[in-house]
Amino acid sequence: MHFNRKKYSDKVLLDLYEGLLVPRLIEEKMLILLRQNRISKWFSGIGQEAIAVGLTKALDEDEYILPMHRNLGVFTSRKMPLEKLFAQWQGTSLGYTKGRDRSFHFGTNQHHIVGMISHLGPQNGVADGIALASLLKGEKKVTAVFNGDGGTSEGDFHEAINVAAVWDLPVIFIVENNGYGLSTPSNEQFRCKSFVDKAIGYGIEGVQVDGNNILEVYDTVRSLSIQMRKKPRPILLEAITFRMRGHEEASGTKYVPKKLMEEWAKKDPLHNYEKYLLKEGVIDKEFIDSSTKRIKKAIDEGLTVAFESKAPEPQEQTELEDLFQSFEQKTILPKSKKTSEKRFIDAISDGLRQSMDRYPNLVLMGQDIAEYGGVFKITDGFVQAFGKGRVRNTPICESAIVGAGLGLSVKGMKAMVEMQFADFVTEGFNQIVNNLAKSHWRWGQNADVVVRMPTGAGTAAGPFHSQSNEAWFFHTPGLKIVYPSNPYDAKGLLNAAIEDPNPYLYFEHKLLYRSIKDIIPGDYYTVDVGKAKTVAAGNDLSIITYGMGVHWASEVMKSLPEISAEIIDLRTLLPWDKEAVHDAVKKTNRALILHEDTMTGGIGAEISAWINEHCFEDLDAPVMRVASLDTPIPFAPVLENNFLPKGRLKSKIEELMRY
Ligand SMILES: Cc1ncc(C[n+]2csc(CCOP(=O)(O)OP(=O)(O)O)c2C)c(N)n1
Repeated sequence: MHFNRKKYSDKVLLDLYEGLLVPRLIEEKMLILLRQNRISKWFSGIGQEAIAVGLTKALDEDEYILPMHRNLGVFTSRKMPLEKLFAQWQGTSLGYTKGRDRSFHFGTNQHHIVGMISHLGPQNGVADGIALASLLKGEKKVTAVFNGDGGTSEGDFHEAINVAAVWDLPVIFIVENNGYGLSTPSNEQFRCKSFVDKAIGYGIEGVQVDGNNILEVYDTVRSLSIQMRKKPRPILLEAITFRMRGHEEASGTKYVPKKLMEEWAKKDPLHNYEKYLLKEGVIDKEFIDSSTKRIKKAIDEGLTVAFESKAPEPQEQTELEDLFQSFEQKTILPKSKKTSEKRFIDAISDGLRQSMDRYPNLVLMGQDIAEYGGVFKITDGFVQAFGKGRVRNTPICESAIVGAGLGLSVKGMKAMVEMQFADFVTEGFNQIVNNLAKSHWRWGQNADVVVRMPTGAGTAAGPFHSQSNEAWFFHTPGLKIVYPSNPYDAKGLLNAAIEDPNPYLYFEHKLLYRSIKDIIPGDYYTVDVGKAKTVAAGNDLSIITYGMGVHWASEVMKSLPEISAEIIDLRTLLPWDKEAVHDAVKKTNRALILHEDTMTGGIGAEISAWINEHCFEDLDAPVMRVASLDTPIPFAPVLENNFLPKGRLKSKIEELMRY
């Protein structure tokens, strides 16, 4: 292995040496502890340390790094207290996730590290968001994100690099090419000769380094980052290395040819660098011994503290409270009496515009939302008002963009992501349910992101432009869901969602956009999240609904003058207003839940179960539901009408009243 120290001082060389020694000695200790059954699982990065250490040392301390499961060297090079790191692996209260997540699945803003979720690739979109925030703030900072060669097969990898390319984001996308993804060798994972070739396809620069040569990694990243700070752009950095141990310790290495192991053992990054430093006279045997002793002592001390640290104390309330960054909504009323007539769509646009004025750190991202104004024209004129920096057209890549929303939050910014149609949220599903929803609970990072969801049927748009998919998210702890049914709430709930530093899904029914209007305040205001609204007072039954259901219920009740219905518009689905539902059921003793979404496992199922459990003695009849058929949404209007619940509503009300 050829080392070139260029003009680097002895101090730099020694720092890199110690940087390599720390993770190696920690790992050797972990392997012993694993055999002693004192730790549970271990993903070894032995043989790959030069990449994590070299890169981390080359970047500024306040530049974000998003590591993977083999990058202990990132954590140690950022000087994370060892006892806290070990406690994290042990799942004790001293760790970074209060025992809620394992191994390297955590981040800490203090050390400018955002840890992975198990899904690997989503890290890349988050890195884009951090880099975007740096760029918008004019910080001249680089962000670095790690990938294994196997993880590059995920769409997330592609999406995020593509976004970084078109937005000139200063992200180093590192691929640690170590020959295997679990047991799958590279030739069953990808066909490209080198990842540098892939860079060409993205129109960005690709650079290859010997990942076992710390000086080469350090020097390359250093010079690249100097350039990238001056001229922001992404780089694909391929580091050639080898995985010297199993995927994790229990899985072994039987499938790896012995010859390969022997070849790569000769290229060990620590031993070769040590030899070089000895030859250069930068270190001697004594230095190695004393450094090793000192580090081992620190490791042992850290382990003692970690092993003695307390197991987390399970407390239901804390577990639930930690889902969200604490935020107490203070409802904001309009400053003046000024009002104007607004269609549903104008109310959304109005709220968004006023939130953009109110929060200079709010960034809008979505397909065609800039000059074109969005397919529904909600952001028409926004580019002229707020500039292209904050009103961003995105490539067609929902996952990277939702991930970027989380990245913006890491840097204290706010994001609104527009789904062109709610149906397409499937492409960003993982980022929403696993990243946005869980990051605060896992390691205290809020996700200040509102995902706007143009939803609903009635426009003969077929199975993929009409779905109601709120129930997919309703089941996910850590999200909030609002679903307005009228212009006043549309504006107030959007403002409220943007104000709250936690993740929201904001459903807006497309059929309501231009079909309803109302006189609403011109000023900024918010509507209480979690509070339902009684739309009509009645005594015979309660119709609990939201969105389009509110309009169907009101309309159908006109044809039933002999029945008096209390109509409850939930407005917020997560958390939904249990008190309002309870009050209504107590008053009318009959409950019907109506929603446009399909029946099975829908929101009505949950509310119905809750009423049965909590209001049983108030009921004179079983709780009933009216919902769409349990099929996809058909295109032809007659079929669509048959699918939707409106046509079945009247007879269901009569059935409930007859009971
Ligand atoms: C989306 C997803 N699919 C599958 C897995 C299971 N898994 C975890 S790591 C891994 C192999 C990763 O290989 P690579 O990206 O090359 O990284 P390496 O482990 O070699 O460092 C697999 C299949 C996962 N974590 N996430």
